[in-house]
Amino acid sequence: MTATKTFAEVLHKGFRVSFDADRILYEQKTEHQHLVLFENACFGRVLMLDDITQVTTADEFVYHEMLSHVPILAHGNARQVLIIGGGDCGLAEEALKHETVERLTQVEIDRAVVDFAAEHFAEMNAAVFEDARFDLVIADGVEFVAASDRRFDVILVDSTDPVGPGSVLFTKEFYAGCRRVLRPGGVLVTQNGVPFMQADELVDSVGHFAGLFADAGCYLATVPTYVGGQMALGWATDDTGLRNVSEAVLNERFAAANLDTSYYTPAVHRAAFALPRYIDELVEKGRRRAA
Ligand code: AG3
Repeated sequence: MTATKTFAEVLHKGFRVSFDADRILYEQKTEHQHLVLFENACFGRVLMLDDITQVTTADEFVYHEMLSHVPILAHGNARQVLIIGGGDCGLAEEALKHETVERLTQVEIDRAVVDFAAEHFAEMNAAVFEDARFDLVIADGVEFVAASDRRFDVILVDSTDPVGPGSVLFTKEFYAGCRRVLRPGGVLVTQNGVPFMQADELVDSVGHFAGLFADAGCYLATVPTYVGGQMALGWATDDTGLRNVSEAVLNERFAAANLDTSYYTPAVHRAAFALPRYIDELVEKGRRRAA
């Protein structure tokens, strides 16, 4: 009998999740990271980078919808959107569903991931490569936000976790760069880990946000493959009303945008800002740190 090959996610101390790979579709050591793609009975196609789950065809909708529609619909007039990271282009696809977006610039460091995803994740990103509004820049996100002349209404940071190459996307310098390229009234949203497992990551990011923006916090989404509880999506803006757009207004914007979603609804959007007490305390701890 041949043993099923398994891939374990090694991210959290003392806890690992392993996937059975029914078929290994691809394995490559790129210039920046180790990439593996396999098929799993529960999650469909699974992409791991450096032994950490990045995206699966079965649950990508949760993360991509919540990372894009919440800030774009809260803002209400997002014309220039910036994505940092997001090499699989699933987030770009979701953001480009908003016809009000005039240009979507994506700054990704690893071209190999984009090429790979175009080939293997067409069902979640094919539309992107045919969209004239999509502007792909292969560059370092930290350098881009430090130097660009462009300005954006919404910035979405679709990073890996703060281990290895992704860790620079959790620094105060990077967030200050994001602030530099945000238009007044703009909003920055970040992948901020699973607070139950990665508490420090949330405290640190919120601490940095609070030193730079009038509103610093997070909202939540439950992503099955990012195990250990809800995932925090960092929220930083000078417009303190943005986190509290009424359901009536969101309903109007959502209807006008004509989105076909599987997780996002205006009611979920509002509820996502309600934090369980242990997460609220982490946010408060971050805010106090900046005070
Ligand atoms: N970026 C978020 C990865 C978070 C991984 N963390 C984890 N497995 N707990 C995913 C890229 C999707 N476009």
